[in-house]
Parts: sequence; C-alpha cells; structure tokens
Amino acid sequence: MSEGPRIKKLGKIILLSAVLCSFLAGCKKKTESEEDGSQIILGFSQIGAESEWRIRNTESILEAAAQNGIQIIYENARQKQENQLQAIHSFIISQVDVIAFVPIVETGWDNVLQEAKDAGIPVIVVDRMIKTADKSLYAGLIGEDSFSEGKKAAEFLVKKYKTSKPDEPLNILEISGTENSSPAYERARGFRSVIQKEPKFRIIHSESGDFLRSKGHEIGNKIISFNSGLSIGQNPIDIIFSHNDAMTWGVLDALRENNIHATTVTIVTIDGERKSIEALTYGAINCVVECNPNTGPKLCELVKLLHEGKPIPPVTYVDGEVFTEFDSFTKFAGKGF
Ligand code: GYE
Repeated sequence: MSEGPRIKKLGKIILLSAVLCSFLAGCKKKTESEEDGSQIILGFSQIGAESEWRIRNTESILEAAAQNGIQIIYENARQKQENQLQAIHSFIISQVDVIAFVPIVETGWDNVLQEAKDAGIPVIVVDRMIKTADKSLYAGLIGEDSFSEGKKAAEFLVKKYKTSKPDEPLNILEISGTENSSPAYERARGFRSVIQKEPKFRIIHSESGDFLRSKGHEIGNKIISFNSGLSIGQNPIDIIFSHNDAMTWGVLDALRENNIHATTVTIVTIDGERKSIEALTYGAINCVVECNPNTGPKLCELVKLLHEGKPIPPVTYVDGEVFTEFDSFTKFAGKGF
C-alpha cells in the first residue's frame, strides 16, 4: 500500500532530526536524562497509513514523545499483523522500557505479549482493543469507545427520522471497517443496539471497506444503478452508515464521477476530518461522529507512569463529539486533520 505523503514528509523530518541531533550531540550539552541514561525508550508499532485519521494519530504520538523527551522507536506495519508481531519482537530484543502498539485485528497477540511480560516490559494497547484470555498480558488500553460511536451514529438517524417517514421502511447500507478489528466490530454492535428498537430501519447490506478510500470507491461504484439511483439489487438505499471518513470519501468520489448528487442519500460517517465537517454545510454528509486521533499526550503520561513502576487505568478513553446537519459550525476548532 502506498504511504501518505504527509507520513513520508514526517519520516524525512524524523530522519533529518536524528541526523541533526547526532551532529549537534557533538557540540550540545546532553540533557540530564540522556546523561544518566534514564531517558525512556518507547517501542511503538503503528498499523500503517490507511486514513487521514491514522496519519494524524501517528503524528500526535511522535510529536508528544518528542515534547516529553521520550525516545521513540517507530515501526510502520503497512497493514500487516505479521509486521507488527515482528516489530514487537524486535522491541523486546532491544529491551525498550515500554511497548505501545495499535492492534490491526483483535486476536493473535497472546504469544508475543507473553514474551514481553516474561521480559518485564509493560505494554500499552493503543486505539483498538484486543481479545485475550489473560488480561495481565498488557497494562492498559488508550483509545476511543467504538461502541458508543456506533450508538451515536444510530441516534442521529432516530432523531432525523422521528417525524419524517414514520411508517416507511428505511434501507441502510453499512460499510464497515477492517474485518476482525475492534472498531469495525464495536461500531456495528453499537449501531445495531439502537436501530434494532426501531423496526422501520433495515440494514439491507453490510460490507467491509477495510477503512480504505479505494474500497469505499469500489463499493460506491457497485451501488449505482442504471437509473442513477443507489440500490442493492432491487432495494433502494436511503441511508449509508460508513465506519470511517476515508471510505465515505471513496463513495462520494464514485457519486461525483457519475454526476449523482450525494444529497439524495443520508450519509453518516465516523472520524471527523475537517473536510467531512465542511461537507455537512453543503449537504453531502449528514452526520459526523468524531473520533479523536490525538492520543499522543495521554499516551506519554501513561508511559511515564509505567516507567516509574506505577499502575495505569485498564481503560482510558479519548472523547469525541457529534456534528450534524442541524448544527452551525462557527465554533468548530478541528482536531488537526
Ligand atoms: O476510524 C479509521 C482508521 O482504529 C479508530 O482506524 C481507528 C480507525 C479510524 O483507519 O479512520
């Protein structure tokens, strides 16, 4: 998969900074923690750069580590779990102080986490949840509450259709995230927990778009019927619930290429890219459930606590808001992506 240009730029900046630092190290006085060897070393395994959200998430963590004087060993897994397992393994061999990783899928981590535990290295799970029988294999999780994001998406629909079309069925296409990943699973579960109480909503089709714009584009092309409506087989689509902005923009690309106005369908998306919030103002998107990618500062606090031998909470959530077509956006500050 091709890397986003911002991440490439960031990589260059990090490389340049490293070169500059080692050059300056000859002339500059070392910091206290460098001097006495107490600088924290954090091994961080990121999934890749599949979305703008992910790119911002990586930036936030690298920036916060630099600000907190934490030395970070950053590995990009390019969307493959095996690369993440290898990276975590190499962090253990390098005897880093703390390991943080974003699990691309929920399962398959027990062996490598057991290795980290045996080596006495605490692990923080970032952004996505894992399934393991032994919770003592990691110190804690920092991320978002995906179940509640799914619920918020559905609550908007319940509100929007409270009075309009009370008796007509409303057909929903769900475009879900990466299979076996916790946000895909939890967002779907949260969404259903609300709409199942409202019989007029029917999920007529659910398909994974892997959190990718390219897959959203493919799905967008598939649902365009010969009369320029949107449908799955004979069933017209009234609502699209997309698990992230990247896939939503893929669908919108397909609609634009085929001269179809996005305003004919209600679109609910999750993440909160600036351009998605803007799209609320011209009717291309109807609701954005924000997912905050800026986990860096809080992650660094947790890393420091673990380094001091202190416990951390089992779960730390970062909050997100909901933006809808009913709001005004004069006060929208954005989350940097
Ligand atoms: O919504 C999506 C990303 O895991 C919460 O992954 C994250 C999701 C986010 O690529 O854009």
